[in-house]
Amino acid sequence: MPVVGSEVDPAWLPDEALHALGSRRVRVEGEGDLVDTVRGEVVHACGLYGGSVVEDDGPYDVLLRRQPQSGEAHGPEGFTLERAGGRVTVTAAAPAGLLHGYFHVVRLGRAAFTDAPPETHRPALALRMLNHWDNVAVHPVMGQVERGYAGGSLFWQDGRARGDLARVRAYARLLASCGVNALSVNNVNVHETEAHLLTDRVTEVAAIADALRPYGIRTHLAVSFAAPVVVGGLDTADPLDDGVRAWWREAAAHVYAHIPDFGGFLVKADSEGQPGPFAYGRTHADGANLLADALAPHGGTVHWRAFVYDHRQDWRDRTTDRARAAHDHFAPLDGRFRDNAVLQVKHGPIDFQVREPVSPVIGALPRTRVAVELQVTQEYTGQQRHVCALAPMWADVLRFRPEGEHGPTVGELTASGGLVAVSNVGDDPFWTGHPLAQFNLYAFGRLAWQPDADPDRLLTEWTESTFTPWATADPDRLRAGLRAVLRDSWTTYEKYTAPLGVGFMVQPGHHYGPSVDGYEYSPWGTYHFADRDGIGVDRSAATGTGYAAQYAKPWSQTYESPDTCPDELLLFFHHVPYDHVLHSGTTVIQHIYDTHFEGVEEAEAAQEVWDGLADLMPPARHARVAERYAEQVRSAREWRDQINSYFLRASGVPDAHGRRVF
Ligand code: GCV
Repeated sequence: MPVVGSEVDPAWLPDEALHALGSRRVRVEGEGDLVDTVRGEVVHACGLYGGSVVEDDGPYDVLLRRQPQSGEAHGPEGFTLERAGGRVTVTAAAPAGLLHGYFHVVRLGRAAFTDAPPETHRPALALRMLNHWDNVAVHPVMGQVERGYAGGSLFWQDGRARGDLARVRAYARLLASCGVNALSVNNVNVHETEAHLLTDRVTEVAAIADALRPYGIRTHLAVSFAAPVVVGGLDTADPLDDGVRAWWREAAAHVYAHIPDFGGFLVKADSEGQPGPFAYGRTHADGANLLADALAPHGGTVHWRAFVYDHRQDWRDRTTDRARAAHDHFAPLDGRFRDNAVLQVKHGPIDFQVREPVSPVIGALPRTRVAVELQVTQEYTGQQRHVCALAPMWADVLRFRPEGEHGPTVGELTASGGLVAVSNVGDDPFWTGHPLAQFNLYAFGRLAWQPDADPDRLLTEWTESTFTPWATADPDRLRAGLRAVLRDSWTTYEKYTAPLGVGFMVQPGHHYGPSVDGYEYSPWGTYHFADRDGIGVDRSAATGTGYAAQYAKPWSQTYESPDTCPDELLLFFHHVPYDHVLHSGTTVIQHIYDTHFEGVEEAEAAQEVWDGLADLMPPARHARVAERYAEQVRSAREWRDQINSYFLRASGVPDAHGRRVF
């Protein structure tokens, strides 16, 4: 049980959450490192609440047992839960299953001790990984954590691995308790210092892996495709060169000598300036397979990112569409990747905007293992200064069926590849800067375990374990208040920012706050094309960039025409006049005005609800959120006024309700 001191927020594992189990007689059976972790957890919980750890044949209320022969039912991480007559039995074939079973009982709290039919739980996705965009050395522009909004790195400080890894151990515990089982420890933009983690600095990675291992988290490393040149002294990184292949084999063997259960490599290649196989006239399958072959003898996997596009586009060039790029590059490579290569695809075609269609790449490579990448760190969704609970968005993505209602869901298509997310955690005492952003981290883990989980139920789970309302003076007010501020916060954020799927409109570089034309004449390929007549990007096959045709039917047809395209994605797929009437019955321009007024009102109302919860939680947590609400409301008003003014000036159409637009 890692000890991190009282100044660190316990997140969803406060002592109170251990009460139901910790006040009973608990027996743990079995051997193995993770079973010892479970034992340590039980000792801690019972020490807090007067329960006992039963070592002999005496009576018990909770039995946590490892039974290797139940392997088929449980797999490496599943378990069965039996509840009868106030007695709870968790049976797992493997130690990791027992750990997940233990945390499941903790999550159920008192409900674990009510009778229910036996249940078997196993993760739908084998790999549930967080990526940290943490730099070892502070980067002059991006800082210690790229797109990090929660302080410094948990892993790195002053250019090296932290000596004290107690926070990392506590982080691993939180992650294991919500289902995460893998983590990469450095930025996908691999600068020179970080490139050495693969070679002469691997012992620093090994120390972190030691801290993560007791909670069943495997360590992965982001590597530079040019490592043979940057740190290996070779004059090429050509994936078909024998010397390069030998170099990677040796590099992998060296890592495994230090970290026997190492998970594998993560690669951002030919993307935003990172080196890749294109420099040698090779394909991304050649690149990924090079690393896959080096990892294969050790059981490792390469996660190869599909985020490949031209970031030096000429904004005048209307033939290039960034949204098309990943599909154009990767769909033709289906069937050419090794079994231990996973193509890691951002959930939308552009870049983690508040609203994007599901990437057509996910359904386009049936013979390739595909992982979907989410962004838990809120780069484009309020940077952990705004409340924006993303579970409903992710649940929509995971339930999307790329081939229509009779085909598999995204959750099913990623069973062998996994779900990955960019972490929102740093060394901030609240872990995530904004305490309510902890819900995003929790929900990611739970959805990765069960992609069809109801986001509303996850919110209840998280609220109950983090805020333990039953232990407060007014449980109902607390429950209702938390629900009110979190449940629809994603759509609130969407309302006061970029409308109808058009995306961006953020300030360049740091991406916080409004700037309608911030990226309009930039090389990044993210445009809205607003003028006096209309707005949006024509991505139809008939008259536009053809992106809509990258989808299978029925989606290619649905998105092709403004008549069938869902309102919330209209401007992603079509350029329409301001007086275009949405399915909702309102015009595009009036929708822009209405949603921006509404979004601000909703943020103001949430702030008020939050103010009324002060007596029901630790003062520091309440104060931190209150301080962030002040900024959220200020920023939401800024967004409203800039967007509404911009479009009033562009269109000349006044607000139908005569409200003041600046
Ligand atoms: C790590 C976006 C972010 C970058 C990030 C990149 C990526 O472009 O702004 O900071 O780089 O995505 O996913 O690689």
